[in-house]
Amino acid sequence: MSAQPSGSGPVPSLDLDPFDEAFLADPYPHHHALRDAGPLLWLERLQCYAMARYDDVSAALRDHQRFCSGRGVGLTDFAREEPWRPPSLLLEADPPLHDRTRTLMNRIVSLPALRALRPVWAERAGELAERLVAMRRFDAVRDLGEVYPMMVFPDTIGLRREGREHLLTYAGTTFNAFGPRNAVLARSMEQAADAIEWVAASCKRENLSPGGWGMAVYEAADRGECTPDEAERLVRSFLSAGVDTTVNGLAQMMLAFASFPGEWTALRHRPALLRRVLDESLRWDGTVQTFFRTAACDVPVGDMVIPEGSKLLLFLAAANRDPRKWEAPDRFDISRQTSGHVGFGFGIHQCLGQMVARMEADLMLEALLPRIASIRLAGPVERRINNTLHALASVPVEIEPA
Ligand code: OVM
Repeated sequence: MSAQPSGSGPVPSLDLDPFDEAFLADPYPHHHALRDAGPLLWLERLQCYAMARYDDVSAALRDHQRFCSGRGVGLTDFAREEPWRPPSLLLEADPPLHDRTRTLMNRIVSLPALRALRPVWAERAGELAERLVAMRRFDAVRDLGEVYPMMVFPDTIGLRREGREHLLTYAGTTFNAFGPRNAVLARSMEQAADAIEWVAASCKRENLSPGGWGMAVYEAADRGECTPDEAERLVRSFLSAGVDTTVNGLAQMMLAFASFPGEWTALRHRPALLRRVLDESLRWDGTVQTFFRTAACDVPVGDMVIPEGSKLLLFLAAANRDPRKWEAPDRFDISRQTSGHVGFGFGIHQCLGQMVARMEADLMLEALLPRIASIRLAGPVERRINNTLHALASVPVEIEPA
């Protein structure tokens, strides 16, 4: 059963399931044990390898040749089992295919494109901030996280209006599908049929409006940069990765301030720190907690070996709180140097939408900062259990207007 070859040093074996619901609800206490057990672990329950220390996780993310993505970045090995949907041409692809699709998408999600969107997105952020401040008490998930991205992102892609609520359901399922086939995934799949159908139809050219990023992918296909079938699947990446991530990223950022109220005061004194806030929030508690890779050959780690074809689970969120790398890692500290955090991943697959996420976060903060003197938690935080996302269902906050 153990895939460990003879002749290599023993890999510490752990009998814990990082996808059971107690672990998913509060992963951080378990991360200590994972990091302390060694640079490389064997997870008996999942029959896969794992890394949780910063140096090892970031090195594995950088090493896309030996730790490939083309066999899937979930537990399912696409070389042995059929994926639940055709693989992503970005996330679940290796060079040279990945580099071609990534270059195409980078040209669409470009700095000039973002600069053009900024005024409209800023106006929307201002409107929402105005409403939230008037409410005094609001839910940072339902009233902010789930609202702002939906005010700006679907229009940017050029999606039809009808059915946009399916986006969150679809993304939730996509992120659940990276884990094992557990009850969390089964529940999510059970209610996702309509969302899956809506997303498939929404990726078709005839359902995308001119001027949006979705249509821009088809225009790249017209120029021969990809096939029309590839265009459809690349649009699907926007819909898979662009919503649930920012919804939870924004809510988590508000939770960070509500948990460390002194940081809001610090930001009001030094608004120049604003541009670091989302990154520190993602370091402190990442939206995407884990991704897998597959060993493309036998890979030595110290005196141990990961055999070719093994799955390797990378605990991004554990790496981001590794005390070997970060000082006082459990503290949300907006004056901290966050460069090197792996909340957006690292290496060639590093988040394509990170500038979109930062712009959403920065504009929301710019709108809230002058209007709010302080933020505090006003009730219990509720999590939404997901195999990959540290997602939120409710973050009740009360603010004091400035
Ligand atoms: C994709 C995709 C889906 C989920 C997440 C993601 C974090 C990408 O379809 O390309 O990146």
